[in-house]
Amino acid sequence: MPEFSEKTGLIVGVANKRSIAWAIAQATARRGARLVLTYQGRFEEHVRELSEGLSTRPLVLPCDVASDADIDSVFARIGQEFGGLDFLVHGAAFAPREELASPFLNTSREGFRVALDVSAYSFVALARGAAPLMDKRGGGSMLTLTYIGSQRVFPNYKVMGVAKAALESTVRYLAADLGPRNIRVNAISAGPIKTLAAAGIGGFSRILDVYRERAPLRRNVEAAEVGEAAAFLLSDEGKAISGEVLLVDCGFHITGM
Ligand code: NAD
Ligand code: 0WE
Repeated sequence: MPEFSEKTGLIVGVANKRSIAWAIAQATARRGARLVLTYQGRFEEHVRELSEGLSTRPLVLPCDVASDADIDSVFARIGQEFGGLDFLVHGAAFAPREELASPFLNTSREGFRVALDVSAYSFVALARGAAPLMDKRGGGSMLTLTYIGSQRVFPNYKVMGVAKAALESTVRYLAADLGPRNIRVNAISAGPIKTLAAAGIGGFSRILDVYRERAPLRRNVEAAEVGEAAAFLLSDEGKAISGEVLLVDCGFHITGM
């Protein structure tokens, strides 16, 4: 099963043990991947502690995805240490709290800018840094995490829905640019999972209840299951899939009423 032996991956978006990015780190590390994990300032302790539990010690670096300088230094370091890169996972998302608390109509210019910068543009910036390192390996696979609030209206998702729509479109334009270099670009659209980001959403347990009732599988998806699907798309098993948004939501998205 070591489909990731000889592969190096960069994973952006681990905050704590509940993070979907951490589930992807575990799923790929278990299959033999060597990892680079980045953290947003305040999560350094958590991420360093978690990283000690992986079979191969990852390289752990700071990266605020809103900073071009941080992104540049991450790729400079990966170039020095590994001379290439096989996969990239983008799991960063943020909208200012007040934007999620007030009606969408009242979204501020600055709130909109921040949400799209952190949650969508950052994937373009990371892809641009990763691509030359993937060229050194003859290709690669990039993956981001999205939510179906990009396509349909969910109460309280608001400007994050707009940011995820931009992110999903970004996946397609990046896939078109990078395909000729044998670099694939995909997204997983996960069902709701109780992570730190979700804990900041009012009424999240109600959302989990609705999904559990309505999803064909009559349950919610687990982070580890997103990790397995991610490992598939990141590995050579997914090597003919690019520009795709794969729903990993226990079938919820097919339901009408
Ligand atoms: P999480 O809170 O564990 O992860 C969000 C991450 O974004 C954190 O690690 C945080 O540090 C990072 N981040 C925010 N701003 C950043 C910045 N400026 N620079 C660097 N990192 C920054 O929560 P999660 O649920 O694991 O979220 C991961 C991804 O999965 C997000 O894109 C989220 O939208 C997506 N997603 C989550 C769910 C869910 O229900 N939890 C469902 C579908 C998609
Ligand atoms: O992308 C998300 C949430 C991301 C998020 C969360 C916060 C809370 C704290 C972005 N910015 C902030 N800003 C904060 O200040 N998800 C996919 C989780 C989520 O949020 C929902 C969902 C789901 C699922 C909101 C409504 C309905 C479903």
